[in-house]
Amino acid sequence: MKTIVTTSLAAALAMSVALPAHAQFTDRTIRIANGIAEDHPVADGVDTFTQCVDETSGGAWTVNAFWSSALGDDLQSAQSLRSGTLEMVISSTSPLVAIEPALGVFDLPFLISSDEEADALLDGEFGQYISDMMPEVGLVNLSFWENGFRNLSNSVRPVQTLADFEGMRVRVMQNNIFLDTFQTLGTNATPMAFGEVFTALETGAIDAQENPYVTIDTSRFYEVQDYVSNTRHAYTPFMVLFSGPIFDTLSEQEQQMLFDCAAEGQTVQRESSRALSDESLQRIIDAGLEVNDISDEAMAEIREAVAGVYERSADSIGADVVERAQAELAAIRGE
Ligand code: TK8
Repeated sequence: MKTIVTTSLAAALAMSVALPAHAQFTDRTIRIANGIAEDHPVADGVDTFTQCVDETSGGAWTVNAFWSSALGDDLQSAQSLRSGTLEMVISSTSPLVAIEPALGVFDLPFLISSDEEADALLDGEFGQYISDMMPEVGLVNLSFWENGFRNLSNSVRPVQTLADFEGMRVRVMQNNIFLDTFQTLGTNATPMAFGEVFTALETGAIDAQENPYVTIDTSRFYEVQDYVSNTRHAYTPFMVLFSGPIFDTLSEQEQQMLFDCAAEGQTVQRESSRALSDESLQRIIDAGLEVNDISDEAMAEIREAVAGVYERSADSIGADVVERAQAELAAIRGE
């Protein structure tokens, strides 16, 4: 008996050495859930990821992306990943605070102030620290992609000062930090899944929402909004998440392929996101929206108003997590 096992093992080993590289990849189809529309820059990252996976696996792996919440919203999809019934989601961190509270750090108002800071923070030690938390909740973060700086759009009036926020019915992402920020600004804030936002704006159930220009553009929010303010009140990243339980069944080569291909996708996706941002703003203007800048003075007032959110959310996010992000950002800024 022992001899047979040994012999077949030796044969298997010999075979795996003799076979071409893609033999280390088992035939598999992976689905990627997405809330945003197919013409969002995430699609450019997904195309690169898909091609990379196809080439690396020698055609053994197929990637199918689903857009506009077709497989459910961010939180539902992430839960499916945790239970191993869905392979991937490209999700905003914000709705996932319900799964990993530390992710709320990215929702803190005005934490990150430039693309360079975002990249350095997410691709550096802090990003790794956050990614290292995810396997414990059944998720593997393959990479941070860009969602971007968020700007407020609405159908009521130009928002240019703190007072202009008053009473506005704003959709916020589903967590307490965003809720606190927008309540503190004086709005009537409602947490809502992304997939419901267009209809809620269209029917007038809400007046306002906040997202980067590329999302206001590609999700056609400009059709149902009249004003957009350059608030840049938060930079929220996308996480390219893979199902923990499924990840654990993959070969080492397959796991490595996922990280490598998500990193290739990241470069393309961020470039595309930044290139499209100005184009998107132009399309928003062409659609007839009024773009409102906020003076330095008004911005200082807005920042001061929401400063207390940091302290109020420290317990839920984890004071150490917030401190760590702030320390790393200070180092990035050379402070
Ligand atoms: C898309 C969301 C979206 C996010 C939001 O699923 O919910 O407003 O900015 O990009 O992740």
